[in-house]
Amino acid sequence: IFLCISICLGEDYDLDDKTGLGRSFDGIGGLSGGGATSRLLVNYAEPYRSQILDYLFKPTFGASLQILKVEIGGDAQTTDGTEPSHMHYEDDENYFRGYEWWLMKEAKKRNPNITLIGLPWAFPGWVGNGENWPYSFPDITASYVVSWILGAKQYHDLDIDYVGIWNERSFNSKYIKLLRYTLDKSGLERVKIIASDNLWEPISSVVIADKELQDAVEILGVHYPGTNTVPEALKTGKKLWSSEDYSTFNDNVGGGCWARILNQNYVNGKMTATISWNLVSSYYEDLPFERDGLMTAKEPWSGNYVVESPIWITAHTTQFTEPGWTYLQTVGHFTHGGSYVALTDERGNLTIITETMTHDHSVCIRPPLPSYDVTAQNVTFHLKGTFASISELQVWHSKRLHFILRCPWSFSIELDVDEVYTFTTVRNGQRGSYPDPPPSAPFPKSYKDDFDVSGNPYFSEAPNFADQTGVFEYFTNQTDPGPHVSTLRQVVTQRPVTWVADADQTISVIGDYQWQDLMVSCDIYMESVHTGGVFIAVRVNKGGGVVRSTRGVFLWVYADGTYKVTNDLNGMTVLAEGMSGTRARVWYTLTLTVKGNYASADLDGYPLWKNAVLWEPRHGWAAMGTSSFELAQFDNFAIEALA
Ligand code: 147
Repeated sequence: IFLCISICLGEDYDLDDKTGLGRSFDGIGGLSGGGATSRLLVNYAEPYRSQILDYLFKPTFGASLQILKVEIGGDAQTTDGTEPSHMHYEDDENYFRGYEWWLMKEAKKRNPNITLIGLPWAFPGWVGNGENWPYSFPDITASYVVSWILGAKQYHDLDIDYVGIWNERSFNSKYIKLLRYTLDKSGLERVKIIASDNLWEPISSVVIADKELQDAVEILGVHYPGTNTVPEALKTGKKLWSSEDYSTFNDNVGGGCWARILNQNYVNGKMTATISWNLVSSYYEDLPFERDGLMTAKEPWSGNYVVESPIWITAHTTQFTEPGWTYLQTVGHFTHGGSYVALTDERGNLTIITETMTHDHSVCIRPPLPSYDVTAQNVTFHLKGTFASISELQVWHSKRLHFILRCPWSFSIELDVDEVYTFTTVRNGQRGSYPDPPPSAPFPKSYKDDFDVSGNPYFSEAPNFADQTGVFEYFTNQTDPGPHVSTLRQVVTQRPVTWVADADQTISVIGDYQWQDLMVSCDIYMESVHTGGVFIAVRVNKGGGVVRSTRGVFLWVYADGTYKVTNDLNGMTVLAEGMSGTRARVWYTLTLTVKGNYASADLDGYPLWKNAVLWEPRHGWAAMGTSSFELAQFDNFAIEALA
């Protein structure tokens, strides 16, 4: 593939620093959240969990990520589930919920220099003070966000480097300035603001027109820019980041998308950081945006995970650069398609990355990709300026051939289509590897959880439950000793300031989406005296942003002494209803069995109803939840999948 002698073949490209350098490089990252994208990762057994984290974060091993961005949980649905807030209620503070703290610490353990970013998608209802809007009381919102940053330091010794405004929603100049002011007042001058995690406009024009806002905003962060920027963004003089990008199925086409945008976000759009949504696909595969992560780890019950091509595409840049390196001005497109970038540490090191991705092998989820041609071509790079003295470069190829060039001043290479090369003076690259993980396996057909976690559980949520509206947390009944001391409790009591349309009910799903015939049982305890309502369900067929229209077979009991069987979470289609004698503050055992077209249920072992007839849906997850944003508890959850 490599032709050292054919210097006059093909086109010539200079790599030169004589006339100065380009922009400073800020890194490549992954995004956990927006939402609940790392949910299943935390339940992996060792050594697999650490291996996955190594592939993501360990320097010169795999993706060697330079940035980790996380969601600041807001108790609301944010794509693949909800993430818990550090302040469910106004008088509540707890910095040990969820898994983002843990993830940030695992990332820092491996790479102490990793850049950390926090961004809210949603907020607890009290932040909006009754409105579905976070800017009516901007001081409340600012102090809520700053609490998260202070808590990161105080409880986890994590220094958050950047914070954003409101993911892909409106920004508010007054709020941004107040956030800056609140950060400074809290001793967080070093924490910089990214705005506005949406389109280039209106933030660019508003920043240009408002001097005070200019001072408050450090980074213009844009989403899915299609590698392009706009004149106004350049005019701000700010650093430009693609603060969310990729979101593409992580097969080789996804890898092609990632390779193309990592280079061209700089070449075309002058963006100096690119962050992948998402970091790792660790959510049930039938939730929205299946496998849109740099790798896949969605089977904690089997230990199976897959290191997908975007991991190695990332490595082509990250293993041979560091944030703070500088792009050369001499970057660009090849005559016959594809692109090249080059970066230097200004101390003699040089890293060149080329990509020749064809259109059909590099389409991303969005925006549409105009057609273009790429053909095989010979290119010759001429090393000029301070790079002229480089006499040896390491070569990394996307097919992971590894060989060394000895060709001072210039070198030539035959580039085929759909390839990535790195040519670099950096010598310590590595294709890290571990023995194959266990084979893929379906969710266990027989599953139980009594939620008895002795002492302080490391995670606040029970394994495998994927909250889709509301938040379900481990709970200890301190005042009420008995068989139900350790339970799982739904804790969101007010509709959040939402990012998408959360259901009016709360719901957490679990299990195998292909399950048809099933027996689910659970002990339940309503806490709302007259208005309480709790359900267990099977064949639940939707989650994520469309959770409101979820169908399935739902068995409800209410604190007013009635029960219902409905075909949907909304309760529009009632299959059966009647008296149950249930009330709040009493434990009951619910059992729901569905076989073929028939469903039946028991309350405390006595038949409540039998053989309700249903047609749809044919399969789905098991679930539990409440009829409104209310406190309720669950214990001794058990599933027997029959078919
Ligand atoms: C982004 C969100 O920020 C992420 O949380 C996640 O939902 C991701 C999935 O692709 O998408 O939101 C977008 C949703 C729609 C568009 C752009 C971003 N869109 O249609 O252009």
